[in-house]
Amino acid sequence: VNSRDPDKESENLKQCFYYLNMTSRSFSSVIQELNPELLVPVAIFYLVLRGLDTIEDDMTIPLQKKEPLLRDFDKILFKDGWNFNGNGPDEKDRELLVHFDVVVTEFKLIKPAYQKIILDITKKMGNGMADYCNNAEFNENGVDTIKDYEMYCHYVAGLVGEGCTRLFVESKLANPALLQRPELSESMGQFLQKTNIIRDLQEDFHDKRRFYPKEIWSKHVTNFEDLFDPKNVKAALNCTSEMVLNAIQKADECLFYMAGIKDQSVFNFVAIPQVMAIATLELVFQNPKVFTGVVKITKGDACQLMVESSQNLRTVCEVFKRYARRISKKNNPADPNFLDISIACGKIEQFI
Ligand code: PS7
Ligand code: MN
Ligand code: MN
Ligand code: MN
Ligand code: MN
Ligand code: MN
Repeated sequence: VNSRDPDKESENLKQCFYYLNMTSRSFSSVIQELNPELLVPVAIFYLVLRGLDTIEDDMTIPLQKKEPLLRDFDKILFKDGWNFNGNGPDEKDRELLVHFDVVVTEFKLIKPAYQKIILDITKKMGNGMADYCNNAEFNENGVDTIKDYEMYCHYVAGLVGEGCTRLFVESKLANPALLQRPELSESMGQFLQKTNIIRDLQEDFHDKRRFYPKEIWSKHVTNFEDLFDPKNVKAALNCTSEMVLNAIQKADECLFYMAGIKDQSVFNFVAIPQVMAIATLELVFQNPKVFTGVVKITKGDACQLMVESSQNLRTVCEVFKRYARRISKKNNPADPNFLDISIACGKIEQFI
């Protein structure tokens, strides 16, 4: 159920929703079904971060120009009429930046307490992204250690989790105790980002970007590009397994987080992407198609998952258990991470 009230929306706000629908397949519907108190602030938060990510992803912007854009992106939110005519890798995302002035206009109209949260997260994310794109080693060889990998995921997703949580608590739609457990919202973001990185492996490689940490891939292949050579498919699948293991290890923290959400619309907003993520992890697990293209869960599965995750914590736990069981079934005894994967899945299956 869409919570928007088009009669009360200005032309400018309608434009913002137009760009939201254009730039997001997965988040636009759950955002538009949010409690009216948070609908516009979260939509603007999404558009601001989508704009920032489009700058980060634009490999045609020279570093000297990109770095200050990322670091000062929060200040752009005070520049009336600001827009950017870049080469965003995705035409739709590029289009958002060309018309970014509509986002700036709307940002000024939301409650100051929400503005403050959005500004703070945008500033931290932009600086984190800038640190990574400044690092020559990261550009040429990607991330080194698992610690670096998780730090990158913190900047681009853990911080989104923090910002969302602060918005939920500020609007009294979530338990304030969540702010005392920052590792839970961090896990929510890490889970989505890590799944995205595993799924987008081939597409990112094609764009000369590599997010798998060397600490993991080097155990399975000599050079990163060997992952894509069909004669190494066994080793490459073992590498994917280790990445999946790393991602599911904190699934229990995601379930704990969701237990702290009071409002049904906020629950759906946080639960739907998590459920899609665990289904995606099951899909990429032991699946050689991730080395040749992007795999996606079917429309039918996505619809069913949407219904199941829009209920309560119990139904979401059931979905997590179902996919954990499916991962266990596909788990290969010859995989060096067989035992750890089996333990991690067992932990999810026993959660309730
Ligand atoms: C503000 C809803 C809700 C506690 C644009 C939602 C890109 C996976 O890499 O577009 O282009 O393929 O497929 C979303 C925790 C962030 C983390 C991060 C803002 C959940 C800019 C989402 C989304 C925290 C950096 C989208 C992290 O994937 O990426 C709002 C709680 C944006 C959330 C990016 C990725 C999101 C992502 P890509 P996608
Ligand atoms: Mn990016
Ligand atoms: Mn991106
Ligand atoms: Mn991606
Ligand atoms: Mn994407
Ligand atoms: Mn590409």
